[in-house]
Amino acid sequence: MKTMILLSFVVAAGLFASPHACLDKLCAAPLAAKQQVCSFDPVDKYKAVIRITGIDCAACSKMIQQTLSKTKGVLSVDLAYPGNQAVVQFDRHQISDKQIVQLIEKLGYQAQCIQCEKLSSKF
Ligand SMILES: [Cu+2]
Repeated sequence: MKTMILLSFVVAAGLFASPHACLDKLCAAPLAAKQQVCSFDPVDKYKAVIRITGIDCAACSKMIQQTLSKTKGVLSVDLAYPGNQAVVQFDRHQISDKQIVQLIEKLGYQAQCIQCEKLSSKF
């Protein structure tokens, strides 16, 4: 019984998830089958270069890096100290460069996206 409740919860959660989640259920299916179900890329990979003002020690840098890394949709964060530019790769289905900038600003730094480009998709 417990399993049934858990199972229906998982199914319901799947139904309410974003339309992009539909491919997750088919991850073991062949590529052709996936493309029949969904016309969009499962990962819409982008790279943003974000200039950050206010990093004055290695701890700042590390905190920003860790916070971004833990954020849903962020695929990788490259931010070394000393340095004021973060290179962030992200899935545009889940997060935007604007949202990443806002997140850094929420941490108490000034941030500006100076470059944003689409990278080739997973397939
Ligand atoms: Cu600091």
